[in-house]
Amino acid sequence: MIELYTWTTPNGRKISIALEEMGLDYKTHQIDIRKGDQHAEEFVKISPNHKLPVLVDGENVVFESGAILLYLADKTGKFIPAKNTPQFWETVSWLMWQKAAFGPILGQTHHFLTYHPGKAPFAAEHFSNTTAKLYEVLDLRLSNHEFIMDELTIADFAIWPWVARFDRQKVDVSAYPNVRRWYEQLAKRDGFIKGYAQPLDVEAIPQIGSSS
Ligand SMILES: N[C@@H](CCC(=O)N[C@@H](CS)C(=O)NCC(=O)O)C(=O)O
Repeated sequence: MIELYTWTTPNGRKISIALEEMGLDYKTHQIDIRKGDQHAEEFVKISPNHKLPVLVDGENVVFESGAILLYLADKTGKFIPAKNTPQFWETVSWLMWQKAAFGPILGQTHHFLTYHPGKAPFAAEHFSNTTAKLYEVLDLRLSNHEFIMDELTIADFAIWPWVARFDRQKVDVSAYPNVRRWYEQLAKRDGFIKGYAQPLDVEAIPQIGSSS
């Protein structure tokens, strides 16, 4: 049985959404980052960077959410185009875009705009502006693709949970109509609803307000 070490955060939810969409059985272990579980000696043995998520599948121990999504796509052959096609590499490119930008930058935006508002105005402005540019990139991509690719892929699983934190980014997703259409479409899927509620059902999927 696959074991997922996770918490109610975007990087954790990427993986539970993927597992649900792929129809795989799995068991979750809660890594409560508010209590410091990520620093526990036993956990650091499988997560050298002290972060969730980590997936254990028999002898395979995989950390870093992008590596885990690629592992699961390889294991099931689902939600990834055929290997070494242009579509495969395009999917991997968008996955890496999320891992390098639409995650690290948005995380800083949460930090400066929501967790420590007013403490560092330059940083708040910088990360807020950079976040807006990334949303523009995403909106343009979704203006001519139903999903990140023409079919649902692991790139959608990686990006969507970060959009779900729009309140912490102070982003009005209505200003990005293609992102809004895609976000709301995926929010209705069983796999996203069940995956979002792991490892604890703490809140419903956030709804975007009607203002534009
Ligand atoms: N690059 C990592 C980032 C993982 C990450 O930042 N995880 C957060 C939760 S979303 C965490 O474990 N934070 C605990 C900490 O930083 O102490 C990945 O994609 O897996």
